[in-house]
Amino acid sequence: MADLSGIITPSALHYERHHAGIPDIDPAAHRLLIHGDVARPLKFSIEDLKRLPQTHRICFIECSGHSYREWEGPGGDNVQQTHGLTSCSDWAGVRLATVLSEVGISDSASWVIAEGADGAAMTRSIPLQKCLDDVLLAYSQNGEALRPEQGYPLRLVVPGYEGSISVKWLRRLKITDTPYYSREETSKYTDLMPDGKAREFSLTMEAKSVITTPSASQHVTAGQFNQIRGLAWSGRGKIARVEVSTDAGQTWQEAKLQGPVLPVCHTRFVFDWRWNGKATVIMSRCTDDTGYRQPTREALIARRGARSFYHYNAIQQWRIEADGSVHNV
Ligand SMILES: Nc1nc2c(c(=O)[nH]1)N[C@H]1C(S)=C(S)[C@@H](COP(=O)(O)O)O[C@H]1N2
Ligand SMILES: [Mo]
Repeated sequence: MADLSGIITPSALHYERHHAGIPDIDPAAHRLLIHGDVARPLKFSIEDLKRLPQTHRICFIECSGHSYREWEGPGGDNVQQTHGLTSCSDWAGVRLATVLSEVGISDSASWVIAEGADGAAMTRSIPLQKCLDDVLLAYSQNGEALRPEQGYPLRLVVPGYEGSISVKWLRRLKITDTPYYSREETSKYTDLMPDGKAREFSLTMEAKSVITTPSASQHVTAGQFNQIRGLAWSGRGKIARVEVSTDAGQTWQEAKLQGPVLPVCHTRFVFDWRWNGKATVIMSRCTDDTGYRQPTREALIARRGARSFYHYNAIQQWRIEADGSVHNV
């Protein structure tokens, strides 16, 4: 994370999250079954899908467990540990809407249940409207075939939603009029709120940013030019602005967005700086084009309580000591 530039994560460095390991799938034998509330249930081979109109989309995938250790206070020793569970790729494949038009969805349908072919048979319910809007059946990542770790030969890419819904090794889509309430949307991937109730289907990833340079475990040289760099992103749309504070949040200054600034993508920001050698705390906060601004840790906990696990998106603070060492605070 700290060593990357630009907004694309090299495929080999895309984060990996799998609930039951990486299955070894023969692409020639693999099929995607679409059934349920449809006029014509159909099976597609990978070759079938590759014949259909191809489209591509650059977007991030972020695990909703991203930064979970920070709920309890400063957890990770470096930015890879605190913010390593998001990656941004150029995904290619066929729009799910294109394939769904082939099966004839019944008027009563409102959900799509996606199932993976791994040992976990990862199962998630996705609102049908989202599937028709911008969900991708992806077979390619950054110009090459998907990596086995990323779901080869076929995965869903659900832009802006929590990572676990982008089901990898996709083998089945069932069209229904109700969500499935699988393990991954009841016992897991719900948010315990201050009133003791669990928030479910909190699917959209809210705006978040982090300074990657300088960040914890790095070293800053006093009296020298030191460009501050980082990433910002939002599941709701484009990043509108990023502000940086180099005085522990007393004052904020506008960072420059390096571009391209694309919706639901990592956005690189830079801020020219010279460190005066005095101990301080640096941080970034972003605002997306819906006007939503990344909260402070205090504001997030006031709204969500302290017993959550998923969807931590508070401002990340790095303390620079007088000796130039950087720490998570
Ligand atoms: N079939 C299947 N799909 C899955 C998972 C899984 O374990 N099995 N993990 C999910 C989770 S929790 C996340 S965060 C993303 C991670 O995608 P990546 O490993 O390509 O980064 O895939 C999701 N899709
Ligand atoms: Mo995840």
